[in-house]
Amino acid sequence: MEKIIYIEGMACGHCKTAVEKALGALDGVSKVEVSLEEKLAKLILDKNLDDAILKNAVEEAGYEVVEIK
Ligand SMILES: [Cu+2]
Repeated sequence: MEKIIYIEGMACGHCKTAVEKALGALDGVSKVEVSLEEKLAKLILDKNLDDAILKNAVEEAGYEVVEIK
């Protein structure tokens, strides 16, 4: 399944990498693609992950989750 996380606070390539690493490290995430321009992360999940887990991973990396779809 796919999810899109809308994220505030990413400003550069370093931020992009930090979010990709944080999300990619989660069990169940098979692919992460972060777009700085669109301020979002597109995820491909191989199992259903709770939105709270995704939100927490982004926030621990230092960024704000606006919405998860
Ligand atoms: Cu940055």
